[in-house]
This record gives sequence, structure tokens and C-alpha cells, in this order.
Amino acid sequence: MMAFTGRYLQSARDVYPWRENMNVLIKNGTIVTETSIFKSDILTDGEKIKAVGINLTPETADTDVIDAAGKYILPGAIDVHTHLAMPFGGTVSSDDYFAGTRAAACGGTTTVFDFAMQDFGESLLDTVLRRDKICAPDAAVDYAFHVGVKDISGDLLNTIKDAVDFGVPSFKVFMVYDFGVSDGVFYELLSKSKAFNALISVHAENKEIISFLTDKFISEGKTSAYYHYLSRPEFCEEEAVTRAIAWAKANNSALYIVHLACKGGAEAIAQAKREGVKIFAETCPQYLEYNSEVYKRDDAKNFVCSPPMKNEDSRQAIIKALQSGIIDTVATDHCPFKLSEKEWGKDDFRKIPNGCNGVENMYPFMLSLAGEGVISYSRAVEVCSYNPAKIFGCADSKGSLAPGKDADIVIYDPEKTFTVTQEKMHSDNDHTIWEGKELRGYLEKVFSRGTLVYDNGNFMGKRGYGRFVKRQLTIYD
Ligand code: DUC
Ligand code: ZN
Ligand code: ZN
Repeated sequence: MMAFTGRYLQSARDVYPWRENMNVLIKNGTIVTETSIFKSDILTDGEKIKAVGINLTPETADTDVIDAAGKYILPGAIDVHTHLAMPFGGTVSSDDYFAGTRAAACGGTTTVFDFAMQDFGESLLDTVLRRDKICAPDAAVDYAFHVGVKDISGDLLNTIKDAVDFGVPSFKVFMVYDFGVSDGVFYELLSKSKAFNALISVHAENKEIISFLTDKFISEGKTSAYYHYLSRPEFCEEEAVTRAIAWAKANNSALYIVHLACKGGAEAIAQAKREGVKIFAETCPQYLEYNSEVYKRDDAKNFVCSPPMKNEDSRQAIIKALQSGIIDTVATDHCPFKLSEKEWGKDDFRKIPNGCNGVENMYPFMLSLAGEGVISYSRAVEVCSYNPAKIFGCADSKGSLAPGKDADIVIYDPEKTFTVTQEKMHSDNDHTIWEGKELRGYLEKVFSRGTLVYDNGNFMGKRGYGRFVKRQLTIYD
């Protein structure tokens, strides 16, 4: 073993109590980028990556040196779709800003995007500022917002500019729910988005058909969680995705489709991409792992989310779309609810709060898929970190391991095995849809801007450490 001038780091306990923005030299690891895998050392200097190369040596006496032989070194994941402390379904999602970002850190996700939901009549910048006031004191890793848009009447449309200037250039509309927007509002947003250098994303399902099917099933006494799926079947999502793409095309605008779950939607996106439309597609780990059969299980209520898991044909199509590049990003739609709240719908699926956990499981799950050969490790990095940073305008600091970028670094052991259990998780929720899932490989350490936030099962971060990530889009450049 080489002699190092720096102190050899055995475990985070060596450096406790809290030390921020350490100088770290990770030796002998294998770096995974979105395009390649190579043996290299990596050196951090405070918050930033200083150097990537072979035979690096510590430059200061307080540099912590980690031997990462046999380990992968990855950029921290970026989860661009979470709902933290979100009022929804008669309650509030059970992970607040601290719990959600603590779970994120422990899953190798070092940047979390949350939805700031506009109130009617509120300027879009005020929406962001209101949310930031609540979140900033609690976030344990870096965070960004999308604005969930409800109202662009009068002058409100032009407040998009203020939000973009503040560093929030992404806006989401829902085609469903009581707070969803009309087709006209969605269309108008698409028509103006490029001029504002903004990106519109959409939750695409057909509201009217869902409403019709839901009423029909309830009137027939069909109230179990399986009817949640049957009331939002494949064609409901496919039709809405197709409609949304048509409007993006008509406006020559970009469009980001969140949580894609159905085969027809994937085909429509593939076709649009072939035609040169600037469509981005996201899926979530639950649509890659589960199909609609989960709604026949005893714990079916725990899997109720929207869109629901679809049939096996769709699941296979989503896996293929991930492999072939039709899907650009993987994110979680993390929106957990307590078991007692899920229980509200035991006799009526309409009363089950929609949403599942996932922020701690996404990166380990995607890397495990890589270990199984379903995708490459580089593809896992691409969809979980590189592409999210690129699409949503924070690639200057996030999404890759290069000198000058934030030292958001994951040390990953591909030989470890890990079984997900609720006890091992770091969220405030009381169950996980990933219970019992066996993963190939697992994280060892996670650094957020050079600060150790996770070490072998332990959260090492701190409430309030996370910082707002100011973004600017480059997708139109
Ligand atoms: N779907 C969910 O399941 N939960 C939160 C919001 C959403 O669109
Ligand atoms: Zn949604
Ligand atoms: Zn969502």
C-alpha cells in the first residue's frame, strides 16, 4: 500500500462530529460516467471536485484518503420528481423536507427536485419563495423546484419570467386531479415556454375517462384497489400522452413527460422523437419492477399511485424504452403515505391517498439492474444523474464527475448484496413498496458537495445543509 500524507479514513466515525466540505482523495476506484468506465482516483477540494486522474496524491495534511479498490465511483443521483410534505388526498405526504432529503442522501441521491404548488392567484415566483421558506431550513441535500402551475390568468402568465430569472425554469401541469389545468391553459403554456426559456412537463392521463370509469365501478360495487388500476387503464395514459405530444408539435415546443408507465405512450414518444420533436420522457423504478398484478395483493393499497402500475406488456415496453434511449430520465414520484392513511380506502379505492415511496431506492435499484445486465452502469448514471442535470439546467455543477463540478460522489460496492426492509430505510414513512427486494450491489458512502452524508447504513448528514440549486435551461441552445 502506498504511503499517504493524508489521514486514512476507515469510517465516518473518524471524522465525527460534523465536518463540512472535506478534502477527500478516493484512490483506486472505477469511475462510471454516462459514456465510459475507467480506473481513476478522484480528489475533492472543499465543495468541488479538484482532479480526476491516476496516481493522485493528497495535497493537504487534512485530506482524508479512501481506498476504493473494487468499488465504483459515481456521480450522486438527481431525483427530479418528488412530492415532499405535499397536501394531497386528504392528508400530507409523510416525508417532510428533512426526512425526504435524509432518505435521498442514504440512497445516493444528492439533489432532489420538489414541486412548489401554486395557489390560485399567486405569482409563480411567490410560489417558489413560499416553498423555499419552508424547505430551506430542513433540506439535508441540495434541492430544486419545479412549479406546479394552476393559474395563468391575467398577468400571472408573465410571472414565469420571474421564476425563470430566480433559477426555476421548469413548470408542471396536471391533466388530472381537481387542480389540473384545462387543455387551453396547457396549450398556452406550451406556446410561450420557449420564449421564456422554460420547460413544461406534464402528468398525462385522461381525466374525463377516469372519472367515468371510477363512477361506473363504484356504482357496480367494485371498490377494491384493483379498480384503481382498471379506472386508469393503458389507453387513458396513452391518449393523454399522444394529445400532449400533438400540442408540443403544434407549438414547436419542448415537452417533458413525467412518470411514463404504458406501452402506447412509449411508442408515441418514440415516434415523436423520430420526427425530431423535442420530447423528454421519464419513468420511475416502480413501473420497471411491478405490474398491475400488485393490485391483487393483500397490501394492494400501498401500491396505489397515479398513473398505476400497468400490465406486463407495458412493463416490458418501458424496460425496452429505457434500454433503447426512448426514456431520458428515471425519477421516483416519491409521495409516501402512512399505512393508516392508505387504509382509508379499504372499502373504496377512491379514498386511498395516491403515492408511493422511492427516493432512497431509485439509485440502488437502477444500479442493481445494471449489475443484472438489464442496462449498463453508464446508462444508470445517464438516466439518474447526467440527463436530469442536462435537461433541467444544472449540468454546470451537477450530474458528472469532472473538475469544477460539485463533489456529489457515491462510492458503490457492486459485490455487496442488500435486501430492502423498512427498518433499514431513512424515510419517516412506516412501510416501503420495496420491502424484501434483493439488490445486487449497494452504496457505501455518499458525499454531498464534499461532505459525507451517508456511510454504510448510517445517515451522516445534517438538517439545513442542503442548498437551493439555481438553474438555467440549455435545451433550446
Ligand atoms: N401521483 C401520485 O401517485 N402521487 C402524487 C401525485 C401524482 O401525480
Ligand atoms: Zn403525477
Ligand atoms: Zn408526481
